[in-house]
Amino acid sequence: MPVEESKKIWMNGQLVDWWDAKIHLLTHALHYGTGVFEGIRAYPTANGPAVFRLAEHMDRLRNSAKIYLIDVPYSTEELVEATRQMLVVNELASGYIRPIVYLGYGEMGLNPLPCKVDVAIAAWPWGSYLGDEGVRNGIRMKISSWQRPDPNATPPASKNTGMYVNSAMAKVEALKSGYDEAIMLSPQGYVSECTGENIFVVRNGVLITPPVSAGALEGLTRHSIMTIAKDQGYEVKEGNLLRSDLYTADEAFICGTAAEVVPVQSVDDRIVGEGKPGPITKELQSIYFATVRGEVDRYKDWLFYVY
Ligand code: PPE
Repeated sequence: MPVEESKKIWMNGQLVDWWDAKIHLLTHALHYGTGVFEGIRAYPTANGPAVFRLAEHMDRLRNSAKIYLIDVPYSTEELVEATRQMLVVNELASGYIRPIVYLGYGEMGLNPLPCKVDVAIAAWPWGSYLGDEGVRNGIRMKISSWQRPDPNATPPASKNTGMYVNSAMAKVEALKSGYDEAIMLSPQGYVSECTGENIFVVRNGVLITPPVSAGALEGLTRHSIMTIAKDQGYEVKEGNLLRSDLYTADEAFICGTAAEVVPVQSVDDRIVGEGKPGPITKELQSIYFATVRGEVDRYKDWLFYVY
């Protein structure tokens, strides 16, 4: 999806002009994938723009870095404040926020320990990642021939830039085969997650999502949906799913910050349920959209108001 230019980007403590936010060709992360990132959304609310679960995203960013022994030179509080300042100067009413911690210029070679750690936070207006039509009517999915990395190869718990070549391979395969998005299996053959989203199925009124041990990211949207579903009185389980469990589910949906909540129409050409957004999917989707816009009092602590 094209990037829509905004005004300033926060880089190592400075707000720099959009087109001056440059890095050197010999930036370590460009060559070796030694960076970690987050995806966060800000939504319009009755009290101005609010960022959804901002501090938790920054905590996860710091944990992603920790897994790679990268020391982030800013606390979560400092990253939250940097994000606030960056959103204020950009005058964004809503948008997508992309913090990135990456090993910078000065060292080459595979020992990353002496490298300089750079931190940047950008934001721009971004619509529905999988399209408004997908959010409304659902998407067609395909199990990828590319599997999710083994946790002892590239830990999926870290949102590491380099690891996303795996997601990109799966995405391209799905698109070139005429589907909207891919589902990846773990090395053990269980359903893991999608290229940038977690997945849920509904069976007999119970929600099931793959555990982190199947390579699923501990998604904040996943957590929000699990909380909302439990509060609505549904049973929610983390459990291993086989691909055939997707084919025979009553409902399925995927969720993530960029994608939000998207119903699944079919998997590998097997129609899921009625082939249109199911009642529980629609219920959770509409509560999620109201929550991020600050319309649900119960979840107001999940919002960080910019002003
Ligand atoms: N799994 C993966 C692999 C993933 O990248 C994301 C977020 C999720 C699950 C959902 O996590 P959460 O956003 O906390 O609910 N993917 C981010 C980047 C997407 C991209 O394509 O770039 C996002 O949604 O912002």
